[in-house]
Amino acid sequence: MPDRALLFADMELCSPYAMSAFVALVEKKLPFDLRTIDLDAGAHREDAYRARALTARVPCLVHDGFWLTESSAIAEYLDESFPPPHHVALYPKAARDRATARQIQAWLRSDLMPIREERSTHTIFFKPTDKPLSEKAMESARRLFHVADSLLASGAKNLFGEWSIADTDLAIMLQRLVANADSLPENLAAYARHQWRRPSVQQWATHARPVRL
Ligand SMILES: N[C@@H](CCC(=O)N[C@@H](CS)C(=O)NCC(=O)O)C(=O)O
Repeated sequence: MPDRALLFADMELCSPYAMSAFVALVEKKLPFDLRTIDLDAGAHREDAYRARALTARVPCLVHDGFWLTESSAIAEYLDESFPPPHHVALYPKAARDRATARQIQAWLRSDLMPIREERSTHTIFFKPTDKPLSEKAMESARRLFHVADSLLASGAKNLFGEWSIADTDLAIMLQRLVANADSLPENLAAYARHQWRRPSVQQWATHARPVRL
């Protein structure tokens, strides 16, 4: 009998990357335990974690003795280990759509820094801010809108017909603006709201979090 899978996340459940890995696991319907670690206290740099979690970051999946960090690598591993049709697909079927989904994931993880800084995920899960966006962040927002709008057909609920993990990643970025009442095109706000209602996403969004003093 294989061990139950484990997912390491940050204590406050604010990491967008841990959220993406969590949603991927829930979507695959794999039983797993969520284990949180205190990044502020440096728990991820302790030997016990660092020795096995190669990059010493969260999220980290532990599956049958295999330790894996990097949220997009986790999603790809899960999709290949638990393929459709018995399990929901995390990535689109068509090669070009799949490549585009990975393109979006990589871009969301490496760009749009001003939005990530001025609209941290704390503002989604704990308390919104009333600080206006800087000109730099508004420029990032315009690029985000351009990319999202170019991929979403009018009124589309998902990027590639069926839901994929790239929808959750894109929705997290858009939700940074939605949660803070920043202005965004109505079609993108509607898309983000729809993605946010997904049960696996809600499971993370409504999960108990430590109270901040
Ligand atoms: N590209 C990584 C990013 C992971 C990441 O930045 N995790 C942060 C929490 S949001 C972390 O572990 N920070 C602690 C550190 O890097 O020391 C992924 O997609 O998993």
